[in-house]
Amino acid sequence: MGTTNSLPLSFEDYNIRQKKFLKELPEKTLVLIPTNPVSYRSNDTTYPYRASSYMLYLCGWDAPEAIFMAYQESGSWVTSIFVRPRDTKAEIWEGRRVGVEGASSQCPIDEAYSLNDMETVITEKINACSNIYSILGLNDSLDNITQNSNVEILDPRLILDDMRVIKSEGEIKLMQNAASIASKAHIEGMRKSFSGIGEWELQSIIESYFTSKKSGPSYGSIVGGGDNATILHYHSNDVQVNDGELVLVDAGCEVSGYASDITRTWPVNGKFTEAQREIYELVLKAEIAGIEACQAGSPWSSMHHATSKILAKGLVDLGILNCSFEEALGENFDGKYRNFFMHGTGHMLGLDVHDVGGGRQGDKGPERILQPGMVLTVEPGLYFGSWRTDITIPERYSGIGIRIEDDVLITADGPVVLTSSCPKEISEIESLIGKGLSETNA
Ligand SMILES: [Mn+2]
Repeated sequence: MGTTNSLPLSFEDYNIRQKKFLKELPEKTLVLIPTNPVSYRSNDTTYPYRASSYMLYLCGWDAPEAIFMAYQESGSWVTSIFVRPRDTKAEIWEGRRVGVEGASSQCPIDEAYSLNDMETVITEKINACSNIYSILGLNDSLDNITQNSNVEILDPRLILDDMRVIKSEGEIKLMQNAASIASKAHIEGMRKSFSGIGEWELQSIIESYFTSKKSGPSYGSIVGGGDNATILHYHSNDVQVNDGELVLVDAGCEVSGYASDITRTWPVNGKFTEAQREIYELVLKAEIAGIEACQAGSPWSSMHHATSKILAKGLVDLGILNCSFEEALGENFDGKYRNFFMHGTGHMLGLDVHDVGGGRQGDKGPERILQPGMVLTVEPGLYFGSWRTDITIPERYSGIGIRIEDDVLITADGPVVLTSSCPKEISEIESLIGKGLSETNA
């Protein structure tokens, strides 16, 4: 019927999180966490709906308009959710709803309410509380009620972000699944590449593989041939990739809200040129060192320091930077190598592709120390856009952009690469390109 909302994790998983979160809150707190609003693309037409990651994290509820609520009653916490009630007329257009009754049984909460009763119920709870933890800016009706109440509104995200940084076993399974699907999609892209392929055609090959696995992109796929690979957030994907050019593909998918994020770069004709090979081997060496630096107990910045040292040295050795290694690297990792490697080495990965709780705890907190259960990306790159006017790009490397990105789980026994099934050695890649359709059930 399409009305069952089967959750990706067990009730127990959600209940553990809720308890852990609520334990951090002061007495007489009311928690009100709204989900994402529906966004319009054009008249009457909405973007595909995606619930907020906080809602998915706390109770897995993926339908629009919901509000997660928790309050204290005789010293213990009660968890609830407000959902859209059954409404045949609306359901004819928008799809079936499970309603309040369905939410009571299918959502890991103590009680469910209809959104029609929201104002009455929430006003009553506010009268009995001393502070509110809510996320503002997502639900105007809710914001009106809380902001007119004269009760202090605090942000629950600082607590939730710290929790979301460490993934449970169930979450890691979903993320491994997302990583494996995206790895296979990149292999499909390599197999079907040829000189003259359109960036849009490669995008379609990769995204249709996601769809075939009941998944979809976790962000707008980047498919950049030649110079387009040197635009970090290139999205138009509307140019042909010529013989002799590389294509950079940054594409990941989502499984039950959890993202993967992979980048591979390959020559569409199946053979790296000497110059492409020199840069590729350098980026690969940096990427492997970055992964090796992902050790529990190490500070967040250690992977960036590891990749930066190798890239700076390589740029000097190749004669691209005419200066000492020290000058190339810079005292604070801000030397001349940043002309060609402008972004960070990685980010947290989870329900958000750039997941919460990155390099620091909070906005200004201490640097985060890597711990088992964290999942992050390692993605160094080098970019030599021929269009650059700020620096001189050596002719030999002009138009080359290369990034290699894997998803890495921190464990007590060292880093585990969730995307290890996606090839990145030159010989492996060259042997795949242009080999055509693989067995879809492989
Ligand atoms: Mn990334």
